[in-house]
Amino acid sequence: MRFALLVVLAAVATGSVLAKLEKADETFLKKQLAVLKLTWRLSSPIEDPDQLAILQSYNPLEHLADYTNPETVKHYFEAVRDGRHQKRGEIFNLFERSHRLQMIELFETLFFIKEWVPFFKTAIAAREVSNEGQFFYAFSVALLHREEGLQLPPPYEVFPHLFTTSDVVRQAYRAKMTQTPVVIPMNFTGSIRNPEQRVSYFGEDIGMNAHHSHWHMDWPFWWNEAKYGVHKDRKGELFWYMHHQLAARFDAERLSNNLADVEALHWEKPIIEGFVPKAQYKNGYEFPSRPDNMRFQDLSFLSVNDMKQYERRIRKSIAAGFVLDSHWDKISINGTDGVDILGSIIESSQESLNPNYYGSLHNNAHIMLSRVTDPKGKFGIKYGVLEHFETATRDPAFFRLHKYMDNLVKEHKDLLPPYTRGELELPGVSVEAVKVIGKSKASTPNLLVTYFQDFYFDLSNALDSSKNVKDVDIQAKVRRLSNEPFEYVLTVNSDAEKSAVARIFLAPKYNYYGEEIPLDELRWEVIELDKFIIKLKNGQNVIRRSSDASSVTIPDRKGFKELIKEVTEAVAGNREYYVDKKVRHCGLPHGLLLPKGRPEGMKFKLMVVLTDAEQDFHTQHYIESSDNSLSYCGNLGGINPDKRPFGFPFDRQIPLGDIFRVNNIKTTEITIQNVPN
Ligand code: CUO
Repeated sequence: MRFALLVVLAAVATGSVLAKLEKADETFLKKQLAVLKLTWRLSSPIEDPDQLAILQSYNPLEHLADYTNPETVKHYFEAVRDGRHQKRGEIFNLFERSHRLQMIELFETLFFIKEWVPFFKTAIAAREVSNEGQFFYAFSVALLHREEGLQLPPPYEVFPHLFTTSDVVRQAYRAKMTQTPVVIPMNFTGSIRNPEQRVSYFGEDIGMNAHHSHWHMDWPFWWNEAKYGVHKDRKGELFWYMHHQLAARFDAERLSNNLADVEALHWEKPIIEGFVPKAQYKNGYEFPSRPDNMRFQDLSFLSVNDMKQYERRIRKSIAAGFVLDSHWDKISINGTDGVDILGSIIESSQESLNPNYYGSLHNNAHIMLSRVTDPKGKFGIKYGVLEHFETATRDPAFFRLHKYMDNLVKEHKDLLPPYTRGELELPGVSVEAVKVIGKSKASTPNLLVTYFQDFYFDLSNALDSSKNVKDVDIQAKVRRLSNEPFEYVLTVNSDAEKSAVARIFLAPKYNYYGEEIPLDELRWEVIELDKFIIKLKNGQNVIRRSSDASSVTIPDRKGFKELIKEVTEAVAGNREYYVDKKVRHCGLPHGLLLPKGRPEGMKFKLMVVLTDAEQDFHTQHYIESSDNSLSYCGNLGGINPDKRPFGFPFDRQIPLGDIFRVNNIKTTEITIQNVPN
């Protein structure tokens, strides 16, 4: 009862959450508990007695007639049984074609099972025999696409090796062997002598890496729409936009730390910054290091020249305003959906047009960068951090790689006509004032505060277990960026009742040299903070919106052990458990909503753009929930409610800033200050 009350109070405090929370029923709770138990300590055999009993009584190969795709199921389980697929303990790499094809077999095995019971029995059978990386990825993608509201444990507690450094894992082993509970401080890689170290808190943030890995589970490049019957709306465009935003975010962090914007990769130029991940795979192999100033190398199956050719073809098509499909027919990219076509080609995904011609620029760039220190496999060095979505952003070169992709899209966007005043205006509506106010009592209007705070995560799953060595509490402690919650206060006049879409953006006011950034440059640096629908009445409206409700962020996930405890108690009837079924795993953590800013304060421009909701939004596809991260993570399995191009109205050139002087767009100067905690 006390818990229920707390939930309600929390919901009231954060605004719109209340209506979305529902009490989980017994069926839901049992499923949730089963998922958590199944994904606990994936490198060890199943321990749970109920799941062991299922494992012993159910062999998918003896039930082939029950599956809609028996061929796939048969092939998968026979290949695993006969040792033809990846073995347990090996490194699963989605970028490696054979690994991916094996994973897809397992994904399809699970995804096409309609009922929960056979789905879960099959998952148990697979979990025991499959490569654990392959299993977790396939199972997660299947679950996210079939079961609404069930939560997966945070990825940094499933495979801690991918989120922490070797010294931490070593200390964790020591703690377990000596049966001593411990909290292990985790430092970012590198040293104070490396200027890149100043922004490592961003690329190495565990929530950031969790977001990125989940984005790629929600929007897999190998997704086959026709076969799976689930449309991935504007996937190519979202691929560009989410990564574009990460690049803009990274630059804002750099500026906050007196570093110049990150430069794009170039196939002919050295990769200036090296990277030493100081991390190890669970099977003992090191993640490779890269010294400064390495040059790209030909791999045995892909040359630097191939990459240049693919880039040349893409850029030629951008300049021409059309791409060529596999029949050599021209497909225009001059419309607003051009970026979707282009994004798919660059990424490249299952939906890419003419992959033989345009190649797989982005995916192969990840591989080229990841393998640069042992391009021919001469030393048997394993995959670099760039080949796992869980680890990729740790390497500063990730942002250089994505800036390179981003510049291609910019070339395209810059060829589209700038928005006209008519396209920007919302007649009858004017934003009179915009303010941001921190939620603490002492806060000054338009001054937002960031700080670093300790965050703890559990390392149990990094370690093996045995009946004779009991679990002890072993946690990592890491400093993470966070911000004081705040509110936007918009004063809006309207000449009629109407619905509007509010889009809120932030951009640094000054560049690295201290010059004010002109609007036409600023537009490519803007960070989206929020997007939501507002209802205007005739006359003056004062709209307050909480930063917690942001459409780009999600709350930090509950810890694995905490989830298991809460759900176990709820299953036993000892507590109530509330769930928001629209919860997303994808989304930047709340703590990263704002760039760090500077200790002395850093000036930013906050831009609020209101447009007509009836014209701009498919309101029937709009899900309002503070756990939803629509702006970066799209609508999973549905239509994206926003009809405008992502990033509108900053996605196109702004040769004349006057065009933006319309009543429904308002810019306010704010300061972000990083304070000690
Ligand atoms: Cu997310 Cu390159 O696509 O890392």
